[in-house]
Amino acid sequence: MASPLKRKAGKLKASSPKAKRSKIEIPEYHLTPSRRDEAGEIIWPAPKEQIERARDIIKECARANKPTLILPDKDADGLSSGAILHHTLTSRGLPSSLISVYFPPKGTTVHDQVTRDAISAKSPSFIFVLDQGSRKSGPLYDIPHTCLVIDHHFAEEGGFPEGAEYVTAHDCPPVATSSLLTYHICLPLHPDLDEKISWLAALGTHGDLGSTIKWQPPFPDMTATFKQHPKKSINDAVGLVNSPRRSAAYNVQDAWDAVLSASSPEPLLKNKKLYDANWEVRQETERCTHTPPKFSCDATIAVLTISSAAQVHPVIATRWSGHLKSDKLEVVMCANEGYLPGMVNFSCRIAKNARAREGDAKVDIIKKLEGIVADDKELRGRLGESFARGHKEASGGIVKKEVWEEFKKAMGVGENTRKKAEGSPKKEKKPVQKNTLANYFVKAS
Ligand SMILES: [Mn+2]
Repeated sequence: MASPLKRKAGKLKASSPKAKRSKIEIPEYHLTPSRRDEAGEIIWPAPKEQIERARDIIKECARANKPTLILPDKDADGLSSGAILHHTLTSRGLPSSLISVYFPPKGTTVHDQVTRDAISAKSPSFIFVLDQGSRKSGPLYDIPHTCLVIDHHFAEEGGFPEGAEYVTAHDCPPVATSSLLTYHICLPLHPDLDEKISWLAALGTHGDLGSTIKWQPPFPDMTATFKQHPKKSINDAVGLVNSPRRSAAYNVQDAWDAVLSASSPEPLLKNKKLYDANWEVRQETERCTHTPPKFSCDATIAVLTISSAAQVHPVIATRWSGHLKSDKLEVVMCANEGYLPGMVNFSCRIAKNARAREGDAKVDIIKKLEGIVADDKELRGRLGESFARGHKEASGGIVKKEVWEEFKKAMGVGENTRKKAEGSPKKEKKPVQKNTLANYFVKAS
């Protein structure tokens, strides 16, 4: 799979002898072949020059004693990456009073005007953009400053804010997470850091790659870390840390405060705010998951319509994609009419039975969505830039409610004669606690 990283680690094991279908074996994540330099040495987790340059910028920032702004992504990987950098800067003497952190409000990204305004208000000399996905854009801030992007998402040529320097793991398989890359960069910068940041690298990495990732070369040896902090507590902490950004209130700051102040996973497991957000998201998932699917006129798309202020649509699309069984079905779509006022946020996943298709039959969700409106340029225009975003295996988007209704008509939803789905998703114990391949990709949908 040539996806831009976020995929679940580990192989698909045949769960029983009769499970012929699960013979497709995906190699262990850490065994993905690496790039090598001219001397034959593995290039990992990012090109050496980029790593060295990143270290120089971090050292320079700690020395400069100037206002510093960190923009970490809202999930376990982004927050861990941010906390690792924060600990590194303070260990090297930058007062924490000079460091601020900013999270774009619900439904917006670091590239939106609201973030630019927030940056200007803080007048930073140094800006760190962590795990945000890369996009070509103008400078994040018009006043001279130093900007470092640390990331692992796919970036098009020159796909970074103007004037920013960057270190990316994306082109050095097995692609490291942002937290692991940040850890690798920062670890040598202070002798006390190991204790403070190793468990954070594990937290973020399990957040993005799943808990089955093997910590084998080129991944660092984390035996000592897991001896001190059992995998179970790290994995439970991932679910909790990821909950505020999925809850209706979108209190990402709560998750950040918890992660930054914790010296181990333990305090996270006892944090009431995280626990409450986790509870809310689970309840919402359960409440919304029983919605009956409707099908497109050609029966290749199932649409589940829900209304929730919580970001449960990716989880629900993922659940149903594993349970709806029909040979024709290709895409399962969950449309959330209640996430942002006047908008529909939707997530799509490939139906389980269609996942093993190869060659021309392989399902590409973005192509599929674009194909529906290929002959209607006018409607495509109104669906906007946030339609069919993400990746071919897990796409989604945000569109205006009225336009969404037209799109549903274009799919022929409800014109099909089928009345009911063949199955309804079974209850899972912890539906919202993990990022997996299926719910990973779509950042803002
Ligand atoms: Mn990440």
